[in-house]
Amino acid sequence: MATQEAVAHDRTTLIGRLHEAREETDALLDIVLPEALYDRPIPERHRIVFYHGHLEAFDWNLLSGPCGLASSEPELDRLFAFGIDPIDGRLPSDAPGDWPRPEQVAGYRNRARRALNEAIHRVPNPELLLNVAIEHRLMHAETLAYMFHQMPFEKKARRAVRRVLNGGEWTPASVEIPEGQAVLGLRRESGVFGWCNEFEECRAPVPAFRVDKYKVSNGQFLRFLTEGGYDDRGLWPDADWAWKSEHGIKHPAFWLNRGGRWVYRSMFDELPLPLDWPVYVSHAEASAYARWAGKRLPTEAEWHRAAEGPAQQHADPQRDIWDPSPVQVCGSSEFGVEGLFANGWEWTSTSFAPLPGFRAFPFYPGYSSDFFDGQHFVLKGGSERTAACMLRGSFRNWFQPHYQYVYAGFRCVRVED
Ligand code: AVJ
Ligand code: FE
Repeated sequence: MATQEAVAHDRTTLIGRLHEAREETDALLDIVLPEALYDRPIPERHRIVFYHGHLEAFDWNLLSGPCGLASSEPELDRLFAFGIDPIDGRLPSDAPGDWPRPEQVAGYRNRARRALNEAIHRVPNPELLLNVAIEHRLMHAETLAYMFHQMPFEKKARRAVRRVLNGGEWTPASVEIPEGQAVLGLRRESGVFGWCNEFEECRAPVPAFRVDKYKVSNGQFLRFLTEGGYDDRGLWPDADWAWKSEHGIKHPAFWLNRGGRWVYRSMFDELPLPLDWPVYVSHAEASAYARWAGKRLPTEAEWHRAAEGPAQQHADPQRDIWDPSPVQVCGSSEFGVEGLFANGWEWTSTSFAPLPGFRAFPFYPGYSSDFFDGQHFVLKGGSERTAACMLRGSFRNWFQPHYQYVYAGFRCVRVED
């Protein structure tokens, strides 16, 4: 049993982290110029204004009851409660006028924060509830970043940008991972915070396999594209997706064609396509590449095997980093597989499903369960915009296969013949 003093200390630390997370999302939301507040940069997601309300409504809906607070604005609590992709596959069709005005949203935010600040020292089970609030907010910090990434530069206030363009010589290589057991998930007794979908710990036998040492780069993907391999026919027979395409050429959402040349669309500027950066693509695009290369995507268990060694990447928050680094400059696992954490999520071929022993959080039953539908795939490892606390091996992200906007790439596994 933890002593009372230790619990109080944890609570203080967690409250401090919640304040930092608020500063982080406030700073991010500030990037968008006021005239773009009601824009919807990604058709599948809500308008930007929603997220201003959502981050506060989420904390309020989670913490107000346990803190003994009653709501004075239940309508706004509900309006801003859920911000995930529409589950039925259709796109949202709301109009800007359906949303409250900026002053109303700001008022809601300030009142919710003030009331929570005064009561948060008495929240029960702070370790669980405050970690949920912190990580939920920081997840949105990343999803907001990739959402703003798709906006025209003129609608954003510039921020400092630091980037690594050259990583030195490298040649594509692969690594043989011997047969062994993958360890997925967390033990409930470990005391480590994890989301509902990270439990229970389980072991899976994984036959030997050969995996790419580095993630697939923009340069490699460019070859695939110019050699006409960009063909997703047959991979997703029912799909009718709006691929990004210019001059009839499908391309990653992070690329733009300028007078016949591909350029990279970063957060605040364009630059010549950095050939050594990992390519950021959808699961469908990644699968099409893998098929063209005569390979396949790794399973979630294979990713865990490849990643053995560092359980968690210790990265300092570097908030002026808006781009990935070259594929060859990141840390390696015990087996010598490079860049498994914090340089782009990695698509796996595993569809998002509960680990054995899964139990939904009673206070947030739909967080994972709403997406155990066979329409979402697991991503691992985290991107350059993922908060340090979520760069843990057990963290599981998920998106639909056609979703092109995430800071997500892939590596391939050799198909045995
Ligand atoms: C885990 C990143 C897929 O943003 O759709 C945020 C996280 N869930 N609010 C998402 C989430 C509810 C979720 N992902
Ligand atoms: Fe959310």
